[in-house]
Amino acid sequence: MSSLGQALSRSRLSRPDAIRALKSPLYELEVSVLVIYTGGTIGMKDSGGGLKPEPNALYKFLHTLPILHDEQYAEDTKLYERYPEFTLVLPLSKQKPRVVYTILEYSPLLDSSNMTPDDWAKIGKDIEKYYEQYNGFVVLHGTDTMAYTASALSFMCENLRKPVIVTGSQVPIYELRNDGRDNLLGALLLAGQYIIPEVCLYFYQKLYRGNRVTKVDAESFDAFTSPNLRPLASLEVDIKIDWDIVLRPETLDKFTVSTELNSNVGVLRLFPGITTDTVKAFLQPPMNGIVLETYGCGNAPERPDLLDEIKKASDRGVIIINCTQCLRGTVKATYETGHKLYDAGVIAGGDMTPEAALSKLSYVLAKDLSTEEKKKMMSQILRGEMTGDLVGPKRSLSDSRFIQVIAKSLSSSCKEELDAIGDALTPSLACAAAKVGDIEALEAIRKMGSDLSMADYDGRTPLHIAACEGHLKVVEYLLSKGATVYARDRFGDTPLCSAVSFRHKDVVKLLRKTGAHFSRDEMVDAGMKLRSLAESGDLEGLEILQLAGVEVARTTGCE
Ligand code: ASN
Repeated sequence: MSSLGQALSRSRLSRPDAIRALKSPLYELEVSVLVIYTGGTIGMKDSGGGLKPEPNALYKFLHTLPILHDEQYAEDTKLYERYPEFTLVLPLSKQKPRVVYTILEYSPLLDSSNMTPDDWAKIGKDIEKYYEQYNGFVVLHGTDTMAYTASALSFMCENLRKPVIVTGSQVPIYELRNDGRDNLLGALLLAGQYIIPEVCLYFYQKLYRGNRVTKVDAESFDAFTSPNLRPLASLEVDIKIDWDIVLRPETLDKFTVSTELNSNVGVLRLFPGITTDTVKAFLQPPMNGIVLETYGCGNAPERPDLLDEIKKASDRGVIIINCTQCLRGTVKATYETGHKLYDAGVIAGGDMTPEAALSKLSYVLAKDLSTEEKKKMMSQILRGEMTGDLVGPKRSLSDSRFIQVIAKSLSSSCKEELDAIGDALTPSLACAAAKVGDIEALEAIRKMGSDLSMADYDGRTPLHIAACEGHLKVVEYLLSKGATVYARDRFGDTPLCSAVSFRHKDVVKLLRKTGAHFSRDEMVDAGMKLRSLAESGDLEGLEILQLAGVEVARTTGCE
């Protein structure tokens, strides 16, 4: 029984529950990941005419690989009865939950060179369809157009609060020496065990923001680079997540996928001697938006013929984004040659990769907005796809006098020690502030550069505490500052479980609105609980469970 069922069986539900100590069903430390398998070299075999994807082979093969499937555990815990078809389970890794994963194989499987925006939409729809059933998503994909798909998905997924990790390999997983096993294993661990609420690309031990990458090597295992943003995580001896740069949706809006994309977009790469006719032909209707790949920091030839064509197209409403042909660096108005483009109506694309700029255009142009609004959206940072203006160095907790005084009395002074003290103290301070409903204190902690999703020694986040206390305003504040609704404490409880346990209806409603939901096991427990609450006439308990998303008919078998 999950702690939710136990909590609801208590009367006023505000006492710590001793029965929790007994809570140890084998499978309670599981998280689940959906693997959307679209194709790519990872699952290819050579059938004589070159490598091509082999249907219905990956699941069977993974089933035989002890590093990617623990058959003993599956049998002991009746895994195949509890999860859908094509489910596998990773061996247990150090102190972290088990990752159970289900493979959703597309048909036909594609070489990613054959993928189109319709395929991106299909992946997006599946993430939306299965969003509540899994803790995270892995998209297995070919490497050739992986950077495009990862960029497109990053824009299509609005208010994403779970990890979506795109990966694949350079060598088929069926070969003795291959990179597919490591890439799949790393992506599964990250998607299951960490709440990194972004569309990412995982390759060769590095996790990148999906809209920052580009494929730079056709032969190396180290095929991708993120030229203008350091990796979000690296998997070496330890798994290190750079939480400072992980983005979180700072809104109460629920997750949705916008699958409308505009296909009348293109990339025009300038080269010395490009003719006016080429540029003119490229900009003709139905073209709605182009990524103009210019030189250096965004320069183009000062040719009136070219600039004139660009201006005419821009006046017709074609949106033109300036991105550099350089791998690294950003488009700036440093030179006169760049200025002239902006006079002609071109928008600066900062340090966006052409892949990100193109898919952003495709996403923005499909919106029901005026041309001016679309242009504005194109110059805004939507999903961390470009670097913003630097507004001075971020303050760090180690600058805080309070932390320094503590450090002094412990006689430590180096930056690492101060940071460690800060890391140890802030979650508890933030939880204490959440307990008494002190939003000002929470804001002060946040302004010191601290992450309000950080958990204390029991895995409790400020959102758990505010949910237990029923502090609606604090819950609202925390959600608007990116606190994750999916954090689980040491007892496996989410903030939603806490709000349900303590019967705070408004908090339950707000958390649900922001996308919180019960897991598979909690749903089963809640279904059983509904029945006993009905028998005992506990209408309030029934109402809370219904507000939490438990459907009477579905879970109890009643019609
Ligand atoms: N052609 C393959 C693809 O993109 C390349 C790969 O996956 N390594 O599907």
